[in-house]
Amino acid sequence: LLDIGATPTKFKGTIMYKLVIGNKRYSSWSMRPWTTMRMLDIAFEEIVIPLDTPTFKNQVAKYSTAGTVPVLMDGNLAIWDTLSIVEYLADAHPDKNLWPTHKAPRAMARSMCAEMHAGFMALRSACPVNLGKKFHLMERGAKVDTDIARISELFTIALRKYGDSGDFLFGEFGAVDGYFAPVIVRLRYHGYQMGTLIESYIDAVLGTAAFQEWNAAALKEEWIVEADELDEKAKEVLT
Ligand SMILES: N[C@@H](CCC(=O)N[C@@H](CS)C(=O)NCC(=O)O)C(=O)O
Repeated sequence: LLDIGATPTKFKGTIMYKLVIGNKRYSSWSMRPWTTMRMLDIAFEEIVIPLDTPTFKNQVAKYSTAGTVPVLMDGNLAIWDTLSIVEYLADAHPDKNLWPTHKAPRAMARSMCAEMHAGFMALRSACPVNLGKKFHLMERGAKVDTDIARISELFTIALRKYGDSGDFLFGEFGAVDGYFAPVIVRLRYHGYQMGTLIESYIDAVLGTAAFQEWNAAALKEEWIVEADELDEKAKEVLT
């Protein structure tokens, strides 16, 4: 039986976590905690469950009743849903600064993740994550444009107000950058140009060792979900 009542175990320098994820080519939610943990040097063992297979639900059920990935396992304690995973890690590793340390940027970073978690549906559905393909920019509708304008506004405020001390939204890499990594992939891989300030932030995230490692593994995967590969309207430029 899974333990749902334990308190976080203190990190002792050996691998104590298991992170259950989907395949890297498509799994936007899995990319968030994976890149965050890698960037902040929080050790974990990875368990990949390929998406869209007849056995997916049964395999995930070994870890969580939610039926989705990612799931963080701390011993036999399951933490599901990305925002809770990030908060759990922030509690367990205060030294890793998953959130900015000061009140105002910390509140803004958390608000941005919550807004991302529940929103940007038009962008998410029009521009799926598929690390194997890049698409030409095309008209994708007013709702997608509204989402992109809001993302641009959030990035610009964070980078101008708090980003001076490093390459990322609030300076050093934090959970918020992991949280927006798949959003960045959608923008870059679907042809959007975001202006110099945001483009250099996008370059910084895509240039991290964590994203590079994720991407290299994604491109080597053998699982292909046909439905995610078909986009008759978008003109593919690279495969
Ligand atoms: N709100 C969840 C969403 C997780 C989610 O939708 N994961 C996808 C993969 S990216 C999944 O497991 N899909 C399989 C399914 O729903 O059957 C979270 O934050 O973790």
